[in-house]
Amino acid sequence: MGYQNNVVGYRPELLHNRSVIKAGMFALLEPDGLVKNMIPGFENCDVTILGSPKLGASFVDYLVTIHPEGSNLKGFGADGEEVLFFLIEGALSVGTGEKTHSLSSGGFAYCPPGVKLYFHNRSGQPAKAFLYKRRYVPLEGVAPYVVVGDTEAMEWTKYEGMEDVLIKDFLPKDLAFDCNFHILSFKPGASHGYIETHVQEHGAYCLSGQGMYNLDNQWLPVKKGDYIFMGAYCLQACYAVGRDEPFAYVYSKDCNRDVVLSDPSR
Ligand code: UGY
Ligand code: MN
Repeated sequence: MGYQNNVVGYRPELLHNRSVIKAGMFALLEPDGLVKNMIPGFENCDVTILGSPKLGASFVDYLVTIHPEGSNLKGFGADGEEVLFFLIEGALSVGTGEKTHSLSSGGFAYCPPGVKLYFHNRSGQPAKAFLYKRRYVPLEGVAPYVVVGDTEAMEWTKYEGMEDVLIKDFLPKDLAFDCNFHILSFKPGASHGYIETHVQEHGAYCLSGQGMYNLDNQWLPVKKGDYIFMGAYCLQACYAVGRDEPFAYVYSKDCNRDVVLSDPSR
């Protein structure tokens, strides 16, 4: 198995960890203590499962270090699943069905159900990626499609009209998609305008900086490398703290679908 940060043995500090798990509501995972998982199909990769249904999420998030010549050539994504691959660091090629694309840091590929995602790191350097999978919720008359892009080449948009909070959206505004992915970036001192309360879930990986995050009315310090799961109706908002870098995270959000009621006869 092994540990994601490759640190084992005695620490100079008392036993201490910032992670907080409130299954069904939220989870903050700091890197220390997270394990590497053996997942069939991922070769020469260190895979850590972050958010998952066991935490109450309708999706699974993964942090993957892809060593030189690391790959998934069997294809990520099973029947009925949509997947996202977001490259945090490094360079590699991804396959979306029949097509191959070169990604550098900030690049991403979204595959709808029926299109598997492949990757192979031939760069000679390690690469780091954030992966997502979820059961796609179909909508009559529309079909989602492959989207490949580069967030570093995208323009920032002001988030809710605020000068110091900026956002990038990965997928087009199209009812065919039942989720979207975003990078939200707060300059030091910036914050959400209000505490959000919504039915949608998020899985967020912190890309830079530091913040104070309100999760279900608990204020928690967070920083680059942390992962946050926010469940349905989890109160959520943050202030960016720190001096130099913006506090930024990549995150998923379900959208464009009504709530389905369970069948009382079952
Ligand atoms: O899109 C969102 O709901 C986003 N503003 N949530 C968040 O940053 N926690
Ligand atoms: Mn939100």
